[in-house]
Amino acid sequence: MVLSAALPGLAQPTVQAKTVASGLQHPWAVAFLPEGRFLVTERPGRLRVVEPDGKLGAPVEGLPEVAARGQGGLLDVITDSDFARNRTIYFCYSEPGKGTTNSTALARARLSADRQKLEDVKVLFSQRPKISSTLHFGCRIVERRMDGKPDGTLFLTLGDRFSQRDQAQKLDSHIGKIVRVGKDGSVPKDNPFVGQANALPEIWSIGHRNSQGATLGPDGRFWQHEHGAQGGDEINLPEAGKNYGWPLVSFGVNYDGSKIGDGASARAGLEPPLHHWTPSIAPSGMAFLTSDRYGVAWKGNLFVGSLKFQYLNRIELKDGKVVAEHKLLQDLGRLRDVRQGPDGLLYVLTDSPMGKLARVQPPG
Ligand SMILES: [Ca+2]
Repeated sequence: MVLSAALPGLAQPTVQAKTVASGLQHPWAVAFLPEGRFLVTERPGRLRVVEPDGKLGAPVEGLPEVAARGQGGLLDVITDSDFARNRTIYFCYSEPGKGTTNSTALARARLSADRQKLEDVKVLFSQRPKISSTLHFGCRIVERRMDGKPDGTLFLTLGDRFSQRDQAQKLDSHIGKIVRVGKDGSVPKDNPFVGQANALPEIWSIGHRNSQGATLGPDGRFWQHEHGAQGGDEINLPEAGKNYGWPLVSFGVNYDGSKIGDGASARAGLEPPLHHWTPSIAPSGMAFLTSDRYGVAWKGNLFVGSLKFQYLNRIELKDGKVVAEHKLLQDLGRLRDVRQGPDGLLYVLTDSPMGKLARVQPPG
């Protein structure tokens, strides 16, 4: 385990991953069911229940059609905070349109009592416009809470589709945005652009590139990270109506080395990131550890997977700023997701044709 910028004198617990389940094809997200079961998406368009002993269930029936090409497919899944009573889940995916077009969509369903199928599937939101692209779907879902209680709405991150970056600044497009919608598909009346001419009312914040990790912080605020191009991956805390700058400013450059915008990394009126990774780590998955399971040093840390450099990033924060980062699990592969389970332990998914669900074992 390589430690970067470790705090001097503080013992660093050694952790290893223990495989829970293998043979998952490009797993993208893991959610937690009662009695130690897991719900895992596979990008080609399958949702599976994983038993506590790692046995994979048959694909859950009843998913809508998924455009599984390139980075697209069945992507995020979360359970409703009241799942024990309502058996409701939310998931997002690349939704096919006319011809080769597609866009990110968010749906709700009830998992049947026998966990074999989805019932009452309802598409809550479809990103507009649909375009022909297999890239940058974004697609992380977060259930919002206010004063510690679910407020009946969901955040959804939406990518810039790679070829449509300029639309990230346009209010009449969902491309390159974070949106907030009701669990019933309604538009919350207090969304920032409701009632504004030529603005889509679902929009929460603008100027995002491709966000594959999002969560609520222990502070109740909404946190996300997003991929830059070459450099300039970011952590942001998007607030209502604010502009996070893509593609006007970035700490990175284009893949051909040319400037993004006029080459500036900051401009008045554009929100700077809390943190940026240059060179890019290609972040995916994001979770705060709120449990005591790994000792006091880790409690409150932020965990992010790196696809590119294949590690789990443990991030120490102090006064709302990143003060240290540590590379964990460097022998596992591309990390697609990280979440804290109901048992207080961290779980990760590896992105591969034979991907794994693994538990981060506490030290000792
Ligand atoms: Ca930005």
